[in-house]
Amino acid sequence: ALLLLMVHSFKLSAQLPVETPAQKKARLQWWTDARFGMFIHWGLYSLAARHEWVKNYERINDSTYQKYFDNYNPDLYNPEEWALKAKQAGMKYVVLTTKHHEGFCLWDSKYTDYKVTNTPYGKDLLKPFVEAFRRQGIRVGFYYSLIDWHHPDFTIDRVHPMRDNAAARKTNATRDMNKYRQYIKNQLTELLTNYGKIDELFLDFSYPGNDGKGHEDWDSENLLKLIRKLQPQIIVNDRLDLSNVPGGWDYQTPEQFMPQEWPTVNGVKVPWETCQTFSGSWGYYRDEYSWKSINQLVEMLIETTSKGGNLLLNVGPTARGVFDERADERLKGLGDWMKFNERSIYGCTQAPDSFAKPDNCLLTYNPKTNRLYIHVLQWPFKSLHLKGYAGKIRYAQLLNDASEVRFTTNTTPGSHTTENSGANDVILDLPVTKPNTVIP
Ligand code: FHN
Repeated sequence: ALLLLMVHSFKLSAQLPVETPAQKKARLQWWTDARFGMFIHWGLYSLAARHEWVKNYERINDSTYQKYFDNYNPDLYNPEEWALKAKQAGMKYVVLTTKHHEGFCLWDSKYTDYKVTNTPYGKDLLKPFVEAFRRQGIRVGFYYSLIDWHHPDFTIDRVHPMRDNAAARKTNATRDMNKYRQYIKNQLTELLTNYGKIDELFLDFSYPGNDGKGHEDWDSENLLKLIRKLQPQIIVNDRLDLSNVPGGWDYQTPEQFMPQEWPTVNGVKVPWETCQTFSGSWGYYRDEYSWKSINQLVEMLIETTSKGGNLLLNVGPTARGVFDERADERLKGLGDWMKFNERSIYGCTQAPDSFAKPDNCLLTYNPKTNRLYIHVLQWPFKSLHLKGYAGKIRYAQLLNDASEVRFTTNTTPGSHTTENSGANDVILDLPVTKPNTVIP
């Protein structure tokens, strides 16, 4: 079995183009510098306003779900407005669901009738979307669901069988998964050919290590070869189940949780992007009340950067095509914080180990400017004690007004020390009142 696995793995890796670590680093440079993007989940489920999995959770069959198709008409859709809000929030790239599990396509695909151009809205949504975001200098990514609860040839998915789809189970034997695999290739060819340069592709989903067979479902290695042929610079996530194949993925996708440490593979830190929601639901969910505070969201962005990762923060527009006012409020709050603090996020990463993280603080570091950013999450009454920092920092200032922060070290002639500072510590004399930012 091991030999078989090795041969299989060699076969896959022999087919996929593999680049050097330096080449991959260069290809991902804009992305790792960007740190912060907007995820957008938008589809027929937005009319139900009860979660993007509403069809599955409520066991809605196709004929009942058809009412959302027949009434899809986002008359207030204005992607320029969306792009301006993303820009104001400090987001550098965007990823839009072109097709979610429901199978509904936001573009005029030649390969299905289950698309926006056949709804009352009647127009392609993607072209104005990519143009509006590019006008704001925001790079564009697509999300594409590998599972499809509507397509007649999709086998009942192994991870989340459609509970209500008894009819499908009966006809399961007649479903031709090879036809569905070709459907995926055809649609991704449309998406990666007709809308200019696409910077990120979020495929969904075979979780790495699910049952290890996801790549068979999707013919993943040939699909990825096609993707890289159409868009050689594109950054692809890890959900084709090619985790053990060199070149099989570009970044890891911890979802709705914060890794304790920078994720590694075989001891090597890898690129990663955590995708997160404002409220727990990806699609617009009107009656959900567990919305994260602005402080929580800002700390999430800082913590992600402090561990060398990216934050892809989701908005679920309503069926009329606008952002929920609760989302608007949080995007504005993030933007207010980013106005003073963006330089501690963009181009930053995990601080060198030589800087110990003080209690109630997070550290980010810009290797190009050699600047360390100390995010003080609980403002101390008077001073901040930095153990072992002596000789490592020359000047300190508050980010919100660039005012100098006086510091003393034992090695500075004439410096005074506090009762518990060590020979190599630095004491930052902080203003008693925290700066007027969203968080210290
Ligand atoms: O089932 C989807 C879910 O609806 C959402 O799209 C997330 C976003 O990463 N992906 C899947 C769950 O992992």
